[in-house]
Amino acid sequence: MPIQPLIHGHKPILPPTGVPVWDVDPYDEAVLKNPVPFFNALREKGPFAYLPRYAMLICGGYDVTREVFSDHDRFASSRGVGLSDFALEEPWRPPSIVLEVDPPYHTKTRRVIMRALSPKVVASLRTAFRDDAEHLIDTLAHGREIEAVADLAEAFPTKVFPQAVGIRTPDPRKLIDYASMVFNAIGPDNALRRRALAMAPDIVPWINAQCTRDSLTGDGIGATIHAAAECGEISADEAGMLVRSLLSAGVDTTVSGIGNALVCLAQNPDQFDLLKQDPDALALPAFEETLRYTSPVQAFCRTAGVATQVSGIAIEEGTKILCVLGAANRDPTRWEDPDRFDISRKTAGHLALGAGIHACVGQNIGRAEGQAILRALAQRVERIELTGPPEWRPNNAIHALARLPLRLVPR
Ligand code: OVM
Repeated sequence: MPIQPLIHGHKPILPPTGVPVWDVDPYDEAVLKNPVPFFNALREKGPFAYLPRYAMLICGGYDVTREVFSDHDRFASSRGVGLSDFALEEPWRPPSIVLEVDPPYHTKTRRVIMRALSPKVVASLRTAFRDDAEHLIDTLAHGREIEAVADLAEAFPTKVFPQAVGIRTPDPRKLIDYASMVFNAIGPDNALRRRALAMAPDIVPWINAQCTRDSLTGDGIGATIHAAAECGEISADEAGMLVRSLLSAGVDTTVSGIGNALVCLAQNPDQFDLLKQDPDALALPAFEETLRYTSPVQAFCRTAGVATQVSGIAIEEGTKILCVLGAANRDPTRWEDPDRFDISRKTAGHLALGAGIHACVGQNIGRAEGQAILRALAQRVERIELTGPPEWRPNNAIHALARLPLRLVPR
């Protein structure tokens, strides 16, 4: 019998009864750059739509997306959170031992990385984040044009995060390029994914070399993870893999969160004025609303491990479901006036950091980075002025800017 090529990288299902066929490409560059009309159309389709070009399901309503995304008993992560089903196709890199696994193994690895990123650990980093943020904003708030993606959104996390992890010789370019690979790899076999993965020979050996115990400082988050290997809780290889997860998930996410916050505040000067009235209290809510409003991680998949039903729709085993977090975070049945950027709103329950046992394990450190930057901005900057159109950078999983020309007018 001839071997069937895996054209989608997963089991190609047929549309379940009651699910509309929708011939859209969520990975079209025009959609990735301007996703909100696509989010609105998606939610109008009902609980699910069927994407014929990928032979899979998609959802974007708040309740359904939350259900699929957080029910780890029915919807596996171990088969990959992108379009490729790891049960059928070799992954591009050894799978993450925290993101791309299920319980009970997940419970053990999550515990170690969670402890290394605990609120107590993050509290010890706040002074450094605050000083670095204030210093960076001081050098940029001169009233002349800056390119805020490179100069600020990338500059800050690629300085403070590798330092917190304990990377001895950080290389911001390599960290950014690795993140581009990791997040583009979540998507289909398109030009974005191919272009990103072509960088692997230049990047992967460097990343892997940073993850060993000997290449890390003795006092960082990386060392804490390796300490769990020394006492036998995990192996040394597993410790290295968890450090790799930090470098995979800890850079582009905060880069896009900070960049997206800047464009939101530049386009909503009333909200920046409000933030300036109480930077200590409002920096964190402003960052949280940015997460809801822009969903830096736009969409991840789950894979049905069993035949099941969601919202009365029959889902067969092996079905890939693209959960569009960005659409759930703009669902008008969950959020009042969802397309308004409002730093005073109650943002609890947004899905930008996921939900359930796989919810972002770095959320405390990510928030601390965003808060430090927004607080420093609000204290030192009178106005944020766009000096040209923001340009978005298409990526199969991350909604981030490519370029953001602006002026920070000092207070
Ligand atoms: C990882 C990881 C974790 C979260 C997100 C992510 C796809 C990767 O463990 O490598 O990006």
